Amino acid sequence: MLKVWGRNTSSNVQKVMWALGEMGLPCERIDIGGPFGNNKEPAYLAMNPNGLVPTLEEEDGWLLWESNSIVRYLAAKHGKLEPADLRIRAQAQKWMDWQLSVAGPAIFPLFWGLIRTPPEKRDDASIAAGREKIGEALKIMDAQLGKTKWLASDEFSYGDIPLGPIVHRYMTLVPPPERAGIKNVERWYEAVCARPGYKQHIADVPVV
Ligand SMILES: N[C@@H](CCC(=O)N[C@@H](CS)C(=O)NCC(=O)O)C(=O)O
Repeated sequence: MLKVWGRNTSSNVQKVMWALGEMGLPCERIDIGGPFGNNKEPAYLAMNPNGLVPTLEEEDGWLLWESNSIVRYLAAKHGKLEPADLRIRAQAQKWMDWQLSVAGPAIFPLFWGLIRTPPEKRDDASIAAGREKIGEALKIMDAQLGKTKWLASDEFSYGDIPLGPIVHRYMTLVPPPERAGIKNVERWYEAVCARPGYKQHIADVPVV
């Protein structure tokens, strides 16, 4: 059976688990990283020299790290979630890259400031700036979702997967009155919450 190394609270592990859920592929997930540790031990570093999660391990021991690459690999291998049209596929991959380069860094100060920092050490100015930054980034996603049902086209694809954990964190950390100009993202969030794989691996997992 496929193995996914990584704790279920990691946003990058969640992407892979959601993609596996969408494709109906069974896997064994092994807790590592965060409170479970062991990700800087030689045995894990031999699999993933970054000491980060997730790592995918196939039945014959073949390994792959980088969550978005894992999602693309599994999709291509199983012929699911990957748009057949080259231009739509490129749009899907663009949103995956955008999550890594823009949306991920944008939500980091808000998430880290509110969730991973003890209240007495919180920097309120940095948290407020972070809220503004991810709010602005989500307006870019919102503009696309005003034109197409899903990010790459009107069909769900792997282009939607990496934004899943980020939008869930935003919706959890920012109450509705403080959200502005993201009605289409809210519609998208409601739609992904109705998908069993998203519910199991992202929406129902505590943001910690
Ligand atoms: N670009 C990498 C980033 C991986 C990453 O930063 N993982 C975090 C969790 S989201 C991690 O391993 N942190 C250390 C830990 O969990 O102990 C990917 O997408 O797989």
